[in-house]
Parts: sequence; structure tokens; C-alpha cells
Amino acid sequence: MRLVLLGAPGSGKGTQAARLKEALGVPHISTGDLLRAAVAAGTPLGQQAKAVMERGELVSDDIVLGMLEERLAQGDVGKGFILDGYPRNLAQANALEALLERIQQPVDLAVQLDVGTELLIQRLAGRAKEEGRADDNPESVRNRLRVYTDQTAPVIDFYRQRGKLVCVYGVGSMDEVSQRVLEAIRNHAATC
Ligand code: B4P
Repeated sequence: MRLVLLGAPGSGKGTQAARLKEALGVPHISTGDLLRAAVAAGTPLGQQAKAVMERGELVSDDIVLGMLEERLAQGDVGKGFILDGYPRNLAQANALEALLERIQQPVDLAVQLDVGTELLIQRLAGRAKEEGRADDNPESVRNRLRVYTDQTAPVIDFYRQRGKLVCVYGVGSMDEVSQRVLEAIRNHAATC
């Protein structure tokens, strides 16, 4: 199963991807995690990405695509993968489609997690207190939500037009949302 998880910052993509990984037995690939690891390791790529991420903007398409290509070349993706945080704009959606066509592993389904803006802000403020992630401060969060509306939301239509989109209501306990996601995947239901 090759899945793409879509949703605004704080919608639960990372949270649900970690759970789906267990349920589906395929690796969870988060471009945010890959970038944070590069920042923590102080690689040249990480040094370039650090300030961009802290401002809540998108890291350049070339850098993220290169990183993703490298990750998809690893041996554990044979049975599929869960992509979390990619694609984040239409250029990335097209690049991903071309890359996956080339390796003959097209996306099966894109799952869109729907959560209202107020709750997104509340969740990210909660994480800021608990984990102190550099981009969970109020200004970066506002920026990330703006970037999502302007650049990432059009990706929803990209998958809708290909008949690969399901939408899941992302409000409720983490378990409730996981159940809804699994049901939507199994039935290819909740098309939207
Ligand atoms: P990401 O790491 O993808 O960060 P995110 O969008 O905030 O989502 P995340 O998965 O971490 O949070 P979640 O909703 O699970 O990206 C960070 C930055 O990296 C970007 O701003 C950008 O700069 C860069 N980047 C990443 N990918 C890129 C790309 N493709 N191109 C360019 N740049 C890229 O969870 C949020 C919080 O909500 C958590 O605290 C969680 O516990 C809580 N939560 C989740 N589900 C809940 C529920 N049901 N109930 C209550 N709380 C819940």
C-alpha cells in the first residue's frame, strides 16, 4: 500500500502515520522528520533548511525531492510506504508522480485529514509547550497555515482529479481518527 497523508500543520499527519505504519506494515516517511534529522546532524543541507523551517516556510523543492529520492531507494519500501508531509505544493505533486512512475510504484491513495483552524492552532500550541519544537511558535504557526492554504491545499484537487482522494474527519481521540483512516483506506470510501 502506497499512501500519501495530506492535511494542515497539526491535523495529525505525523501522529496517524506512526500508527498506520504498525497497522499496514510499511515504513513511515516524513519529509519533516528527514529535514529535522539533517538539521540536528548539522549537514550542509540541514544548515540550509534550518532557518527556512523555523520561519514556517517551505524548504526548496529540489532539496526535499533529492532527500526523498534517496529515502525511496532504500530496500524497505518494497511493500509500500506512508508519505507524510510530501507533496506540499503542485510542483512536488508532479515530481512525485514522475518519480513513482519511473520506479513503477504509483500512489494508491491520498488521505486528507480535516481539522478546523482553531483546533490546529490549539494542538500546535500544546506541542510547543510539551516539545518546544522551533517552528511551533505563534508566528511560525501562522505562516505555516498560510503556506498550507496557498500552496498545499491545491494538492488535494490533484489527487481528487485522479480518483485517489479520501477525506477523513480528524477531530476526536487519536484512536477514533485512526479507526476512521483505516476504514477509509479499506473501503476507499469517504471520497470527497
Ligand atoms: P512537518 O514535520 O510535516 O510538520 P507538520 O505539518 O506540523 O505536521 P506534524 O505531522 O508534525 O504534526 P501533527 O499534525 O501530527 O513539517 C515541518 C516543516 O518542515 C515545514 O513547515 C517545512 O518547513 C518543512 N517541510 C516538511 N516537508 C516539506 C516539503 N515536502 N517541502 C518543503 N518543506 C517541507 O501533530 C501536531 C500535534 O497535534 C501533535 O502535538 C499531536 O500530538 C497533536 N494531535 C494529533 N492528533 C491529535 C488528536 N486526534 N487529538 C489531539 N491532539 C492531536
